Amino acid sequence: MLILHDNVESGNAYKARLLLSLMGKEYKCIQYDVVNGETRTDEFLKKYNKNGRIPVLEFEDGKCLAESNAIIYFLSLGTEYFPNDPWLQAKVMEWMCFEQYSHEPFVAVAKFILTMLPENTPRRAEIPTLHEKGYSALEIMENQLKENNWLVGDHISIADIALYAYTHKAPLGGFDMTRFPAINNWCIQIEALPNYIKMF
Ligand SMILES: N[C@@H](CCC(=O)N[C@@H](CS)C(=O)NCC(=O)O)C(=O)O
Repeated sequence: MLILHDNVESGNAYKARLLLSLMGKEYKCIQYDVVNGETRTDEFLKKYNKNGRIPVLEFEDGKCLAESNAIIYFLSLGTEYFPNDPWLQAKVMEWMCFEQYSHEPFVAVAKFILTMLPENTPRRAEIPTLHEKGYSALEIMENQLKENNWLVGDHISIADIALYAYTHKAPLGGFDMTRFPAINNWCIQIEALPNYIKMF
């Protein structure tokens, strides 16, 4: 059986959990405490991911794949979650690169600081900058979703799954999502899918 090296609070890991569930695939989860270094042990670095991070998907033959977007890309090949058309495939990649460079480092990190670190952490000073950059990313998504049901083409894809993960938990990072009605409708659409699972 597939094994997901996981953390319940991680939106990156949730991308894989959500896609596996939508696809009706069975898998087992192993949880790691990411704040206290459980993904940085010699064993984890050697066996699962040299970069010391979850998620990692471990296959039946022992091969391991890290990086959430690489994991959902691999799982989606040949399914309805990855388009056949090469242009649309490239557009999916465009949104997934956007997620990693312009969205996750701000929207996810604000949630991490506000929910997983002690209240007196000096990292709270980062919040105004994270909000400024996170709101820019959310505005880009809002503009796309005002005119389209899905981020790419006329069907859900792994681009939607990659961006849904941290976007729907953005209020935990202090983001005011009432500013983004199109994003909220898109979230409702995803939450209505058969086999949808919640993050926590
Ligand atoms: N780019 C990676 C980011 C993975 C990542 O940041 N994982 C965090 C949890 S969300 C982690 O394992 N942190 C533990 C650490 O860095 O020690 C992905 O998309 O999978």
